[in-house]
Amino acid sequence: MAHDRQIILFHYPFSPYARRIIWYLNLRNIPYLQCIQPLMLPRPDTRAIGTVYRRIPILAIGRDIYNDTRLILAKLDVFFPPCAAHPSLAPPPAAQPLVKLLEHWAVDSGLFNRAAQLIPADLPFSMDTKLQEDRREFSGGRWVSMERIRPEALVDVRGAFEFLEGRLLGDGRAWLVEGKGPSMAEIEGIWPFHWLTTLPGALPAGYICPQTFPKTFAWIKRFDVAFKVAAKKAGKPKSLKGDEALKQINNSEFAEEEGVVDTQDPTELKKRQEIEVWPIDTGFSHKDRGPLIALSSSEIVIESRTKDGVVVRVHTPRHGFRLRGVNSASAKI
Ligand SMILES: N[C@@H](CCC(=O)N[C@@H](CS)C(=O)NCC(=O)O)C(=O)O
Repeated sequence: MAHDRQIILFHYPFSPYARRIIWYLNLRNIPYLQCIQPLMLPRPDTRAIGTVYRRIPILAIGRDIYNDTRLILAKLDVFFPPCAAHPSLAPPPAAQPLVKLLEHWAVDSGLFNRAAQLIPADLPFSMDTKLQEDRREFSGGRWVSMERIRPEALVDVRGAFEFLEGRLLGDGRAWLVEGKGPSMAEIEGIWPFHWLTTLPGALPAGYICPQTFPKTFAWIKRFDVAFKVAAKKAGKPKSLKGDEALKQINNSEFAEEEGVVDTQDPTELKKRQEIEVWPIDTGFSHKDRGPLIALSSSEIVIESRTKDGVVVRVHTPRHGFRLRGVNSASAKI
């Protein structure tokens, strides 16, 4: 893979998922540009670069567009192998399964959804009816009354704090994987907890607070300090307007070689067959469509075009996404 492509991160600062990428880029001293997006649809900037995927963040490297933080992190690992300029965040091999399990815990087990249910009902964010409508569309109507669900969510989140305090950090270690600083284990595991501590009123004093979970709160603070040191060193990323980001992508090369379609894939989809691809859990009514370029057990790649007709490739992870052949009776899910 090429290393010299410019990275553009499309995100908004409130997004805890986007913070995963911002932390990673800063801790590894990887330069990037950002294109700040509105908190809700429409997002003409991301449409213009060739994807209808509605979630945040999205990362462009050259003319390759990557959707979903899990794939973004995996790709950045490949594009930027550890070196003196870009220190590694990978823990020793024995701890790597823990990192994967932390990813599933935070994303797939529903932990983050529970954290999101603790967004205080009186924040401007929660009271904005347009935003409520937008998030109802995002979650397929599963956007429940926060007040009603809060006690249940609090208990679940407290259980997760207990697991950190008593188990993962129980022996008094500074980092989830012992070492000189934060590792991928923090990138995968800390973000729902860190995010909650930044939302005033989300965590009730006396129930989930530095007194009840001293190790966990100290860990979050330690991480924050490590990130701020790295961010200061890296300097503020330059912000691009949507049209500047589009122009930059239009004028780039592809960052990756064109991949192949696994001929043994159970979907039996073929190279350049027209397909649709969309996430299964949220934002599922926004389906990207185009010729299938590459397919493996970890990734789906389709061809798309920017608003100006320039060919780009849109990449999504396989896990958590669904794909379907268009106009093909034989295509299976
Ligand atoms: N699995 C996705 C989840 C991304 C996600 O849910 N992002 C939130 C923001 S934190 C989002 O897109 N919310 C709705 C929106 O902003 O349109 C990932 O890892 O990137």
